[in-house]
Amino acid sequence: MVDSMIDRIVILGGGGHALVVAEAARLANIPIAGFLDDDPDAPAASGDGSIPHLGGLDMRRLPMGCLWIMGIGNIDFRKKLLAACPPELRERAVTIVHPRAFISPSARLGRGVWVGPGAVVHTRAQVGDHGIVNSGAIVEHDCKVGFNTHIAPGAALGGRVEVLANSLVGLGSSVLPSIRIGTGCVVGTGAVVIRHVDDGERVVGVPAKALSSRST
Ligand code: JB3
Repeated sequence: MVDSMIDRIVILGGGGHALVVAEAARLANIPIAGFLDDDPDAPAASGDGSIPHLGGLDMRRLPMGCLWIMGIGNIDFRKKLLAACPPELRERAVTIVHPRAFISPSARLGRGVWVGPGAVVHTRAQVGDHGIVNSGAIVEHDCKVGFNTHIAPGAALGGRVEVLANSLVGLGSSVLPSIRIGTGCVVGTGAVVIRHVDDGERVVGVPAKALSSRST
């Protein structure tokens, strides 16, 4: 372990999502060690706000003692990487909240969560480990967002909505209060969800209807 890695964060991935997470970390005065990506020339390696490339995308390359956060958007790829996370590193996953997000004092965020600028996680809502509440997304009171689930920019969950693990609620979509969305689901961009969504279901449109199912 390199001493300089202790209490610095390593971001997994070096694309656009990693860059927004890195920017929020800087704004929150969280020091960054660098990023892991199979592509050493990934966007995070150069340009404004660039960060050092530390190696390929392998959880086993995470330096012991470092803090880390998933900086990749693709849910299936995130899921695969998270499954390979050594047990001793699980509790080193760090949650980063953009300074311009609102988190209710009674909300609960798990480990490795990312909350973007303008997002709201309201009263008694819960976001599971490695969840994403992206820019401007609204997670209303008493919602439950599952492990590795992504609420995309501008999406809104009404009160008491539950979205289980490894699901994507797409850009600008809306979910009516008390709806349940299962594991491995995809809610398409701009959809309006007015009924429960079964595990693995993909729904699109207004009102949202099933497109097809996928394995989780
Ligand atoms: O829409 C918004 C606001 N953000 C999107 C975010 C949630 O997801 C963003 O626009 C992108 O659509 C996406 O961001 P991300 O994950 O940064 O995208 P991308 O640049 O495609 O992937 C990040 C890094 O992960 C890349 O540098 C790739 O090298 C790596 N990567 C992605 N998929 C992969 C794989 N590497 C391997 N080895 N295998 C993969 O399947």
